[in-house]
Formats: sequence, C-alpha cells, structure tokens
Amino acid sequence: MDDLIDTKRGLQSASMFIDPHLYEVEMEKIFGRCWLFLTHESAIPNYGDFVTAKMGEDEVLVVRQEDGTVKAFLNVCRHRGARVCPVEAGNRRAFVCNYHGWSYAADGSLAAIPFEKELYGGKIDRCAHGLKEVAKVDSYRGFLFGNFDPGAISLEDYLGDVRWYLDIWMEASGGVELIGPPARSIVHCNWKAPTENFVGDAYHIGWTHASSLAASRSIFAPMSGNQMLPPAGAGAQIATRFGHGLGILYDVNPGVHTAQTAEKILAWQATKKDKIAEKYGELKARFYGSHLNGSLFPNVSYLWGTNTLKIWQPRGPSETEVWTWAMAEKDMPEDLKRDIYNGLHGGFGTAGYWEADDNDNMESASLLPTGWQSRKLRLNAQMGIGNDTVMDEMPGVIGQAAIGETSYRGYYRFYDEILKLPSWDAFDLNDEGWKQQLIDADR
Ligand code: UNU
Ligand code: FES
Ligand code: FE
Repeated sequence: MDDLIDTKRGLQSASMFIDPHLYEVEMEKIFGRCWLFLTHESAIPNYGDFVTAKMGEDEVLVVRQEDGTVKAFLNVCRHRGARVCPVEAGNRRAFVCNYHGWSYAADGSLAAIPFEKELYGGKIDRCAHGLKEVAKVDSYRGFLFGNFDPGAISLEDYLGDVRWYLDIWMEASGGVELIGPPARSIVHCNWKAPTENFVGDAYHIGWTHASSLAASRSIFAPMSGNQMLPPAGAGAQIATRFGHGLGILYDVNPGVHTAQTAEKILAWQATKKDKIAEKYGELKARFYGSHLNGSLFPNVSYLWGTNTLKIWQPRGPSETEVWTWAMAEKDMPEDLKRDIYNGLHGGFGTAGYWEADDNDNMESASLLPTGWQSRKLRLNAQMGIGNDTVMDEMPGVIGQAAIGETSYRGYYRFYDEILKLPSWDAFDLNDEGWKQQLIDADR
C-alpha cells in the first residue's frame, strides 16, 4: 500500500478506485473512525423525530431524544438482524421490528419482546439487546455527524481549519436549511471519484459542463468549451489538516444557476452583504458572495452558490449512492427557496443536466482500473504544485488560482495519513507538519 498515495509528488495509484481489499481497509480505517454526516438538526426537531442515514455501508437510525439530544443506532434488530425501521423519516415513540415484533424505545433500549415470559422464560437479557449505539454524535452549526470510534477526536477538532470557511455559509449567511428529504440515486463509480471532484475541480467546468453552461446562460457561460480561463486572481483553493478542502470562485456565488435565478439571488445577497461585512469582516462578506465548492473528508460535498449538499455513500468499490439536498439561506423568501429547490434538482439532482454531465467521467475513472494494466497507472494531481502557501488572513494551505489541484493533494494527504494511523490515540493534533508536506511537494 506504500505506493498508493505519493503526497510528495501529488500522485495517486489508479488502483485506489477499484481494489476490493483497499475498500475493506477504507471501511475500517476511514468510515470506522471519521466523523460522518448524518442529517441536519432541522430535519428532526421534536422528540421521537427520526431519519435513517448511512455511515459507510451501515444503515443507522438518527433519533431525537426526550432530553433534546440526538442518538444514532445501527438500524439492525438484535434478534435476527432484520432492518428495524424501513421508513426514511418520521416520528415514533417506539421502533417495532417487522420480522418478529421486538420493539425498541427512542433511546434504543429493547422495550418489549412478544411473549417474552412464555417463550424465553426469563432467559433473555433485555439490557444486553438494545440497538447498537453509534459511539459519538455531535453537531456543528446544525449539521449532525456520527462517529463509530469512541476514541475519536472531537467533531470541532476534526473540522479544524475548515470551520472558518464553513462559517461563511453556515453562520455569517444567517444560517442555512437543507430542503429534504434528499433525492437518491446510484452512480457506478468509486465514492472518492465525485468527492475529489467536488473538493477542488474547477478545471472540468468549462469542458465537461460546456453544454450546460451555454444552455443555462449562467454567469460561468463564458467558460463554456474552454473559450476562456478565469482571469488571474479569480479564485483560490484551500487544503486543510483532515483532508477537507474547497475551491473559491470570487464574487460569482450563483455561477451555476440559470441567468434568471442568478439575478434573484444576487439581488437577495446584495441586501445582506453590508451587515455581514460589519459583523464578520469584508473578507467573509466577499466569500459569502462567492462560489465555494468543497468536500468534507471522507464523503460529503457542497456547492455554496449552487445551493446543494451531497453525500457519496459507498456501496462497494464500484458503486455509490448519492443523496442530494437543496440548501437555502434560512431567511430567504419562500418563492426564492422554491426557485432554488427546482433549479438545484434540475441541475444537480438525480436527472439534473449538470449531474448527467459528470456521471460518465466518474464511472469511467472508476471502472477502467479493473483492467490489470490500467490499475498500475498513477493519477496526476500536480496542477499548481510547488506554489502552495500559507496566508495570514485565510487558514489552511492555499493555492492562489481559480483552477488548480491543491485541495486534491490535501485530500489524499490525509487519506494516506488516516489509513496508516494505528489509532486516534497515536494522533498529534498540534503537529503542523502536514502544511510543510504540501508546500514542499514538487513534481
Ligand atoms: O462540481 C464542481 N466541482 C464545481 C461546480 C466547481 C466549481 C463550480 C461549480
Ligand atoms: Fe482529465 Fe482526461 S483530461 S481525466
Ligand atoms: Fe461537475
């Protein structure tokens, strides 16, 4: 596995998209230990409210408790392992398994067994058969995450430097809401292919999305067919400690939206910018009005400006279930939220034209390495390598160009680190060496 990721040179082995053994290791070392997105607080406001979610290939029930906290449990009956709750969202005081009728309370405890006395004669330990609880659940600005590892670092520490950027849209904007339930569909790709695309690929916009850009007459339309490069100083890419990264395209927040919707969003944001600048500073106000594309390690992606949040659920090395939420500023008027919802699902939803543009790229990049020779190739993420730097006003490691692969390198740097990490106990939160690793990288 040692030649899998070459951080020093910005290369990755194509086998990472196909190797079934590596996939198992990812499930254990990444999905078993990292903070995984579950849902937004607003989806489960009241006692007994629940949604089902995926953590890796494990399905979990996320339930609002009587005391207002949130717990998550494997959605697996402790009797014979059937799915406890077959519904994706609702409100329940008890979850009754469909198979033999064991029932569980909202706190996961095994509340009742049909004919317990008659059939088990006191010989079953009910306390030992509650739903298996996810070790940690925590929320950041309303976004709920779970972690299977009781020894994991806190969610706040894990988000680390990227919080400064998340706060632009999660806080300075006045807060966002996810408009769900999410659309779900299958893409025949490795889960990392779309995650790396969203972490930092502004390169493909003008080419892969050429027709969509032209047809929508969006703000990005001049890039259609690679007719032009975004001018110098048009954006930046950011890499952080835990692989979370993003790209910024300055001052073009609704760049993907159709011309009509973009106009409404620009007008709306203009009414808020001065207040945001006053409270959070000019830089954050500028980024609020910029387009941010990003991924949180390992498998959440968002497009601020395109109003979408996605999670790429692994289903084996070559299959991914994508869940897509529309996302809007909480204080937006209802009709604008509706425009955004419709526009988003038409663009980046299951059958959206932007989504369709991307899918064949995701699939071919993921499936061609089944070829014994193809999988030996190294994938190249060297764009801008050697120019990465740190800046006073922006946390993380920065690549100062609209198009580059700094955040790809940051994503796979941490991917490599966590695969090799024996346990969170062995992890040094204060080690800043990762920055130098990226800055020193060179072809
Ligand atoms: O999908 C992306 N990676 C993206 C979309 C990046 C920038 C703008 C829009
Ligand atoms: Fe980038 Fe082919 S040009 S994958
Ligand atoms: Fe794309």
